[in-house]
Amino acid sequence: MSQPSAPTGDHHVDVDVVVVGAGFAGLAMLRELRDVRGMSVRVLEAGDDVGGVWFWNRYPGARCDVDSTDYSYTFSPELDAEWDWSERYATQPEILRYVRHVAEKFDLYRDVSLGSRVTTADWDEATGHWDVVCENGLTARGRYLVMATGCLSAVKRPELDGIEDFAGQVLHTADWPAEPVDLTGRRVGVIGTGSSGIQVIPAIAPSVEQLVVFQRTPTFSVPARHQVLTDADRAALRAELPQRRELLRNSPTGLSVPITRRSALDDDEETRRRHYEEQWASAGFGFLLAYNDLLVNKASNDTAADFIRGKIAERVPDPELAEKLTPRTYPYGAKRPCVDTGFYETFNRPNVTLVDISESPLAKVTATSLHTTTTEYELDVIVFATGFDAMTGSLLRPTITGRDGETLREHWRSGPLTYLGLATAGFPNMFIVAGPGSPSLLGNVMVSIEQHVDWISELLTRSAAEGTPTIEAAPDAEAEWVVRVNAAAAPTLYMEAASYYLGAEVPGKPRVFMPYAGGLRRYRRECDEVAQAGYRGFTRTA
Ligand code: N01
Repeated sequence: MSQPSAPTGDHHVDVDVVVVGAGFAGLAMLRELRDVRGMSVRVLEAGDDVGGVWFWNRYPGARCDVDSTDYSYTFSPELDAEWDWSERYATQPEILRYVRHVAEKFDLYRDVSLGSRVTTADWDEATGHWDVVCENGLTARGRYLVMATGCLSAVKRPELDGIEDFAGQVLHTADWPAEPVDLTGRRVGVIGTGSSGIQVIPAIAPSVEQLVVFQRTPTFSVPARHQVLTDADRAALRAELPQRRELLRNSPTGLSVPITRRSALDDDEETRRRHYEEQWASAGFGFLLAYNDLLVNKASNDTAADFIRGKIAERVPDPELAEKLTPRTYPYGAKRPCVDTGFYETFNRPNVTLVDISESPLAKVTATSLHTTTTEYELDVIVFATGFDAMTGSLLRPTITGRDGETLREHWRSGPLTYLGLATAGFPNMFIVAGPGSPSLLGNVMVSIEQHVDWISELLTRSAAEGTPTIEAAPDAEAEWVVRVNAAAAPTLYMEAASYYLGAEVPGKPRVFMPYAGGLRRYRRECDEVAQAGYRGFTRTA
């Protein structure tokens, strides 16, 4: 534990608001509620430091894939003025330094209990409070409970027969050891080629003796176009910061990418190719916004998907290998797209092998090897880059019990039910930051986080002033919002991939589209209208 924190252990705190999670969302909530709204707050954090996913995901090559300037807090001009990002996409250590800097600068550590993983939270109807219990014995009571536990934080470890017998090291990208892991000269197997896999694979390939990549579904990835920022770059970014922030706030994605009104089908083939080449050369994640209909029109999407497939063939000269790496079964962007630095090229190295486990699935692990149904691979290290139980995992792992003894797991047994993604009926005074039913994962999550923090804080402040501190989403408002979330997703190509947006990442998870696909701008408008209408859809009582 590198920073001072509120004492942990077997004791109790009584506050206005209990916040769960000290990542970007939890810390923003703490600062806003405590320093701006004057409430008492305790943040309960499972990790030994602040940072959330940026604390745990310490794997080699981990960095943000949204421009650092856009993946920053916007509440403090002083913070902006004193913090300089060193690279276009900050590395995990630099992001963690930033979060710690924020926690120190705004004196947040004193209200964070580290090493305190929440196991239960119970609504006490008689007193109108939440009682929260942590694994380490700490208990907390608050009028409000804010779950800031992240959409991609509940680590997914697929069951693999015999894994406990493996004599080598087993690692997960999202739970990477804090102490250095030396992979030099070792035989390493990586399972998974999502955003984490495509970062760790090129990062470790040059130093390991042998790298075997077990790929179930090929990935669409475009070059990140990563760059180290010079003083001149930073000066330019600083100068454009106000306009850039305005663009973020008003965009559907929270990205500072100019919005085009052009369909991919508006351009002839040559113009379209030129446009894609330009985007390919610089856009990174923004490639998905090269035209305005890539996520809603299959014919348009095909033009982008074909362009990327062509690039994979250029990047990987061996046609058989290139074909194995080429996604063909779902539209580009329907699963969360990746940006990479040298991912496909890594497979051209003599020490890297691609194993297509859609053809021959993983079968078992023995003391020395990982076996597919056809082949044995002798390994020293197995790295799971298999992602998360997305969106609902971190909310359902603790047992949260609301009104009448109903647990959140029971309430959400057919999929998450929320009003605006912020609250759920039967769970009074509980709020969720960047949860299911909000745009969160479908754009720059930092923009969602700040919007949620502001909106929830204003609701709590106004309810206190009006003498109605008990706030609950009405069941009909919740039901109507769920219909709206489904309706926003229905016409999109998101519905055509077995993605974590749809709950396909965990066997048995309800298959419902979880984030709100109507865009951040529209969502912000919806939330503002609800507030202006006296928080329509919420029951507020004394
Ligand atoms: O996880 P994923 P991730 N057997 O779910 C495979 C954010 N993020 O950690 O596609 C075999 O995307 C799975 O295969 P399939 C970002 O939002 C951001 O990579 O299910 N394979 C897939 O290939 C991202 O989207 C950053 O067939 C199995 C991979 O494992 C999200 O986190 C960096 C399997 C999982 O991919 C999650 O990314 C990293 C099994 N049982 C992450 N189960 C940046 O900002 C899963 N797989 C840069």
